[in-house]
Amino acid sequence: MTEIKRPSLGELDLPIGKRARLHSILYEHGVGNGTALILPIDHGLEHGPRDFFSNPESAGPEFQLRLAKEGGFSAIALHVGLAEKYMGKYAGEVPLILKLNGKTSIPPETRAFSPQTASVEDALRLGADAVGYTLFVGSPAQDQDILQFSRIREECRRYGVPLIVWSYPRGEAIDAKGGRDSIYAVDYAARVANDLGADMVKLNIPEYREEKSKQYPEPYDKLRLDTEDALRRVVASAGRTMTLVSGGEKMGDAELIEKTRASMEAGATGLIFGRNLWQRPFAEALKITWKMKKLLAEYPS
Ligand code: FBP
Repeated sequence: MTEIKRPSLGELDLPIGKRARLHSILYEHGVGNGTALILPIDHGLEHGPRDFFSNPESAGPEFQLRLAKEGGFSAIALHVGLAEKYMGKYAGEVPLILKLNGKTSIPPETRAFSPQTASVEDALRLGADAVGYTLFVGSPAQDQDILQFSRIREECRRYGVPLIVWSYPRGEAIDAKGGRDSIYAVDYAARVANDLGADMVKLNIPEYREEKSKQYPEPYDKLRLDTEDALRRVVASAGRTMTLVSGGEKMGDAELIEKTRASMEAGATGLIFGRNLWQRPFAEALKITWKMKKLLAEYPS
């Protein structure tokens, strides 16, 4: 496949406010070479307290804030309640990405939609360097979602706040076409984020599964790509939107490092790994963070 060069901040021609805030995330924190290592902790709302059972200390978010600071992360992503109640003593030290919408996992995801939970004004008040928005691509509620997203996108433009989209294929139509992580669905989600005006897009690793490939719409049914080439494909579809690859459920160290390597080789700007870091004891989480950062250091832009 053709080599994809990832978009660098300098080339993106962004308005000055967005550029200044992204500079903080990409060059003043984290590895500081234009890559991003982001720690999300929106799981309490999205998945419920069960995600914290394996490491009770992580119910925090003090645990994650300390990890973000001591591990030197590019930013932490969380909802407004956590930001207001716990960010105080980390203000300015750990860049904040304020999630602006969210939902619980309690009802079935047949009509997935995350209502707005905070505003761009909240983000500015809290000193955030970016906002996060979850968009359910392909959901029967996507009309409502895209409208809600568009209003937030306009405000972000007005106030110079970078907009990071969690671009998630969801719903029955997506399931019927091979599932939320299929190369077809993730590639589409990457393209949607670029078309709708995201500055960064968070994507899951796309997969080609032989047993499901008959369900994939053409030409994806014949697109037998390995993980790295599938990632290249979606980074290409994200165009001038920087790509962040998400972590998913906890895996072993070697697998995590391989996921990091494949993402960066494919042209991702960085990683947004949550459970894989904070479901480890603090010292182990720090150790794997340093390994990941050593690898990210090899991909300057
Ligand atoms: P993880 O690394 O723990 O997967 O976190 C990334 C993330 O995008 C979180 O921000 C979000 O809460 C979660 O994944 C959503 O996961 P799911 O795919 O189960 O909805």
